[in-house]
Amino acid sequence: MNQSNGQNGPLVAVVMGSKSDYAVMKDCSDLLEQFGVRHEVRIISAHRTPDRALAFASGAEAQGLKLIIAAAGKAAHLAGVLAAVTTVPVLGVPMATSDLGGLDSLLSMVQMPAGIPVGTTAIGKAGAKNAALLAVAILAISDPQLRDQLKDFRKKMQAEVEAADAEVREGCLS
Ligand code: RP5
Repeated sequence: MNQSNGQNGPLVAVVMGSKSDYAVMKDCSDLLEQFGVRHEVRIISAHRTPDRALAFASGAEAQGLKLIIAAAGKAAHLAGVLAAVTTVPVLGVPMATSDLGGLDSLLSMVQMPAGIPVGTTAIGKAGAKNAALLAVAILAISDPQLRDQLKDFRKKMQAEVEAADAEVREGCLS
């Protein structure tokens, strides 16, 4: 795969605010793995480990990262904090929350004031998976092999829906 930036380090960082986010964000990491995208997974909190958060994001470009995926719940604001100190694009994944269903997380990411964007995905597992797929699509801009993999992934999804349609029409959907 032509992902190389001349190094063997990760191209994508999947950062989450707490180990409680891991069960959801594992889907993101698994998809990146499936596409062969070099990535690292980190637990860094904007409010519990603010110095580490700023140091990580400040060094992201020098580290060779092309994208950061940041997941957090409630108003923790991890994605915005990371985006504030790097020009490496940040995709935010809002975590579902017990009190407000993740609307708090969503708004803290999607409603960034003008100037520092956070590309925000859906709440929870769908967002975790879509963040990985968006990362693949962005990296695929300069990686034809990765683009082909993404096209194959979509063809497979299409085939699965068509197979389910055939089953339901034949009355044998289990
Ligand atoms: C955020 O607060 C994390 O991203 C997590 O989603 C939420 C709750 O964290 P825990 O109290 O479960 O560690 O920082």
